[in-house]
Amino acid sequence: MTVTTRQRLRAAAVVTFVAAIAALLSPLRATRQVQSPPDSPLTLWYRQPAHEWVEALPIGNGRLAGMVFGGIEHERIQLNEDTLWAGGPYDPANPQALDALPIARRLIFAGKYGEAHALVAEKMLGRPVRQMPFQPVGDLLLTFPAAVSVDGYRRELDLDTAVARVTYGSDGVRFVREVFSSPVDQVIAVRLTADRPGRINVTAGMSTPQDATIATEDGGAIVMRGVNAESEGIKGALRFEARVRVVAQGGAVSSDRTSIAVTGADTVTLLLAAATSFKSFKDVTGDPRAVTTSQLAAAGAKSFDALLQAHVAEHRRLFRRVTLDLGSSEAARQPTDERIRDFTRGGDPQLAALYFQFGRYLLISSSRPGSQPATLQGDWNDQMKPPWESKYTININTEMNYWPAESTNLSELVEPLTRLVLDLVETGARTAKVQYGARGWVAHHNTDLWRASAPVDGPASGMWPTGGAWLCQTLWEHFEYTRDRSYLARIYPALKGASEFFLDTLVEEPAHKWLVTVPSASPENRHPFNNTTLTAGPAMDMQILRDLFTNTVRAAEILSVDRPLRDELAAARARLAPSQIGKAGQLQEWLEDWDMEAPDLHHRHVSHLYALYPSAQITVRGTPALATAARKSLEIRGDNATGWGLGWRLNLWARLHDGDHAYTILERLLSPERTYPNMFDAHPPFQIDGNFGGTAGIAEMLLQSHAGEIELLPALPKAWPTGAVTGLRARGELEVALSWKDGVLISATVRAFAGQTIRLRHRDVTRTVNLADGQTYHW
Ligand code: FUC
Repeated sequence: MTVTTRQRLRAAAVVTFVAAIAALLSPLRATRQVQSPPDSPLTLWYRQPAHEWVEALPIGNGRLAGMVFGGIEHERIQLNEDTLWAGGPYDPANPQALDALPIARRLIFAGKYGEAHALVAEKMLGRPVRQMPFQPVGDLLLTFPAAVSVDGYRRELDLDTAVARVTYGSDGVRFVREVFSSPVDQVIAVRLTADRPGRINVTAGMSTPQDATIATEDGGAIVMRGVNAESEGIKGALRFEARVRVVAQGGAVSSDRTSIAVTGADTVTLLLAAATSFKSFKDVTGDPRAVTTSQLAAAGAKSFDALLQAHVAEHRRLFRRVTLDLGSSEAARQPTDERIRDFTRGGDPQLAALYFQFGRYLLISSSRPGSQPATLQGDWNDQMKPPWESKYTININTEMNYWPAESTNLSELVEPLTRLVLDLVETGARTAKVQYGARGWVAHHNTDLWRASAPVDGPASGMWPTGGAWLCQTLWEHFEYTRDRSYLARIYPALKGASEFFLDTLVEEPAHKWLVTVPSASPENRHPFNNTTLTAGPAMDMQILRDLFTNTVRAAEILSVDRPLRDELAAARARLAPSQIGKAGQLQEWLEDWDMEAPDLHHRHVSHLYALYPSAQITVRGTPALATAARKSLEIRGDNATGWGLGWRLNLWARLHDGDHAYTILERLLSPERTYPNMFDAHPPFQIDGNFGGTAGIAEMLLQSHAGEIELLPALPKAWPTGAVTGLRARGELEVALSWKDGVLISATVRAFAGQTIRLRHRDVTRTVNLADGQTYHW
């Protein structure tokens, strides 16, 4: 069929007409004057408001977070405060577990996995059997007059300033809305401006799914006051308050019972503070009213510009430590949602750099000294019953959250996780004693605000005692990068206590007399028998314990303590079940060579590859046979996985020095199936670990420092022929900048903050260099 020019013109005219009508009917969608991209390339931007939560833009100061929707007539800023979780202090340890423990072990060694599973379900899980959810505060809602027409709408998040902004024109006036959450002043600040005086009309209110009241106070503030929710029979023990102040320049302010209205103003500023009575996992006697009123009084005494300036300066102190240039193209001018849609077509390397910096932005915004650690959703959750309670899953997810912290120069953001582990030393000691009759402390596959440490959810995922030990490795990495002895002294009780727990609970397995964990599992992956995961001595446990014992011994040496313990740990370490290569040439996931018979060959977890990444027990040059086996296992698992599953695979391929394979994984991660329009990672559903795994993986492609040498461009893909990076960190207080062209290293500078001898490598060339304090070496 041929189409005539006239038919085509007529069709085009109809389309234009329909678009014009749609524009008139729906000011929300109309963008008569198309917006150009923002000036800063480190900006996420869109031509339309967010229709769904995963399109809204995240802001946060580590503790107080918001999701900004950017609607024209209705702005919604969905709010979180990182201590507003359900429940109160509780102890889930189950006393029945102790007597069941030897029976479970016997059943597992006898191959009666189904019976062991039933016994664990009945006697060994925590009470309650689920942990507490992280929950939202509610919403700050702004209502604006109906807009007859709208042009030049743009919604954006500038990663370099950590400010979300909405701009549009309506009835000849240009409006600007700016929102940020200040780490300095501990408030969310919103400013509404227009390019003509007296044109701002807005009504501010709040809403919440919590058990709370909302009322105006003294005409100038809206106050939400409530108590947190009960969950799983654990009563809510927290009180919370959110308080908003509205200040107008020009115009008139009035209030009713629950909202504040401003008419005819030149500028309107809103300041929001929120707090709960949470002081620690065992103390909920805080005074949220005192906190919010004093925060608002202090912030209110400053001008918006002063608040903004302090906020931007503090954000940039961290954010600007690293720059990454992978090249740019015309594609970088497109809105972010369109770029994600098109990324796999190629030709948009800057999107990978934006994704990398977005991960750093998210860590800065959700984990700062003094805050809670980043949850499964960072600090952003709009649901009372979020997926997996939006808590801390410590069989991969929480650790992955912190993978980029050291390498991308955000070392101090590990502080909240350090405190969480030190809390677990306390709560986990009770679980160790009650459920295992053991010294030290233990945490299983999950924890929450209250630092619960018993096995939960069900035997298949919950009966895994190695979560705390893995967390210790994250803290150890902080020491590796900073060489901070006082930090080592601070975390030593965690390392020691975790080690003691395993000294008391490792069991000799009958066949080889190796020491193994039991009951345990290779996280969440069912082996071939009885539809369960329960087993003895899965490879991952052995690898984690090798790291734990090694690190504890080294720490004790550095701190000159616990001589006998060091010997005991070295002896136990030598008796742990070794890494084994199975009949498919793979790295064995279990003590027996079951891998190829397991029901899900493509399982999302790649637990037995912990030794390759994040650990460095397996390296391409140091242990080539095991590295080949790990590669085989990775190939068998395949490239398809959840968001975080891809994040892990990306780092593993980088460690195998296969930059092009790593890049194909990044393409999967940065596709609409695994990245929402607002760049949040899609498990699916939203889970932030994939963002952090992705950021760490990009760093790992450019620089590695785990094998006793600093390797430059170890996994550079063909897709990034030319680029530059500054500010990456290597283990041992080192900072590295690199540039490359046409796939060839052009320059590298390595700065040592403390004097030392380092070994540098680029491909087959190595150099050993002595550096004094503060000295920089140029490659
Ligand atoms: C682990 C994973 C799931 C999910 C959950 C939060 O249990 O196996 O995929 O990420 O954590």
